[in-house]
Amino acid sequence: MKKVITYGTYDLFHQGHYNLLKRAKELGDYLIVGVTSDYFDKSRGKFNVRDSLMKRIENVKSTGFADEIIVEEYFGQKIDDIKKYGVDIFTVGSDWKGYFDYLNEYCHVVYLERTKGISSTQIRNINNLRLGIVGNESILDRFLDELKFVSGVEVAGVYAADEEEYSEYKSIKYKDLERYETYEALLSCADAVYINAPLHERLLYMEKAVKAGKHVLTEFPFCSDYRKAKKLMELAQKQHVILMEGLKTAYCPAFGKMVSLARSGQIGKIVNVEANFTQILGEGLNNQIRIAGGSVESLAAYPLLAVFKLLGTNYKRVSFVTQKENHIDMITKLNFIYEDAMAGAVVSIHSKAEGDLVISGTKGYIYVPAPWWKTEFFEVRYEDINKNRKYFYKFDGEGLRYEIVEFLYNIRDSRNGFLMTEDDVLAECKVIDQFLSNVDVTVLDSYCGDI
Ligand code: C2G
Repeated sequence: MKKVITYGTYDLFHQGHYNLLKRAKELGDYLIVGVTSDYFDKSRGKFNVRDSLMKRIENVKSTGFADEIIVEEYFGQKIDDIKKYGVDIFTVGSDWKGYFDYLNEYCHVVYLERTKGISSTQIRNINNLRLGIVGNESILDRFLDELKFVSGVEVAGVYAADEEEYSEYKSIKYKDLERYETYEALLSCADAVYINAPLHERLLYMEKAVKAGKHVLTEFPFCSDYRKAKKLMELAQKQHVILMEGLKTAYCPAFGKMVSLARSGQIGKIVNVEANFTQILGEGLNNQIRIAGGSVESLAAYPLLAVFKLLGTNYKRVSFVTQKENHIDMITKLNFIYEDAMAGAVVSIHSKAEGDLVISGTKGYIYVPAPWWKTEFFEVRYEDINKNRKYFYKFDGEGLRYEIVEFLYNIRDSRNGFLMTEDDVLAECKVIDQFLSNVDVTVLDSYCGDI
């Protein structure tokens, strides 16, 4: 019996896929089809696959050509599969010509002519999400770079209130975008907006977009006014639009895995979480203060995410110790008390500490080295070091592509907040609001910094 194997994502199943599978089957007697897992696709740079793995498998199955369907999960699996299943022929479309020649060592490699004029990317791009950009801050350059890795979305144009005030800290790529004179004009030709304007302007932009029925992806922190944030979320629900905070860590693969592992009891009961995020911004300090404010507004969203994901949002008390310069907090320590656990975080825009994350449990602890907010690696450690385990994951580029993909998935599935829930976002707003309202805040008598 001649065994044939072929692999693919088979997203938005189309005629090209059908033809390939038909001809693959004709090459032998028994066809094995490997369908890529979501994680494998992401790790090979294929973001924004629209169909779920189950749906993609179902589509392959319904052609009737596959005698067996397997899931492809890692680089190098093809060699393992060929040996495991005793495969005679490996085949794939001619767009991969030459790429899989190394498999000739294990079986016969056949490149089948690709069907012209059709592809999943092409189908995805027919219904591109038109994304309006609001604001012209330096993050925009990174955002636009990362957007290139995600299919199914295109930039509709940009609106920035202070167009005249062009400073060196703003986006360089902004000038290449189509500019709109008014926010309303931008909204009228966009399906969704990405807001990177300064924090104090964001709420109004979000509100207008939601009222106009447009989805919103906003830079972090979501909002510094808890009451207004809650109202806005209620409005978004009524309007059936997605309102999402662009906090990259929440959407990157390793962070989610690390949280699940910590919560699964591998280190026992979590009793303490310590997360820091500090920066010495130097010349960029005043610009950061203009965009967001002090250390809590600028950075606390990250450690708050870790604390809430690991311990939940039902804390009993949060208090702050802070050092201020001209009413701006340069460094702040946050202390959380839970019923049965505690957490601490140091955030600073003008001093430096180790930016790691330590999750202590009754059986061991998890150590995530700096920069933990771009988690690629973490280690589970025990009293008996022989039991220690290291975990590695891929973190692509600046990580913003993960949040863009999540935004598209949320829109596609009409789900508000999966990896970062409304509860997480509101809890973040509440903490920032409390700090700015000076509740449970101890301010050190004098600032001893150098500015
Ligand atoms: N295909 C085709 N004609 C098209 C489009 C795709 O013949 N117009 C073929 C591809 O060459 C591939 C299969 O259909 O053999 C599945 O295509 P994709 O879903 O795009 O999968 P791909 O990213 O090519 O993955 O490990 C995965 C494999 O390397 C292939």
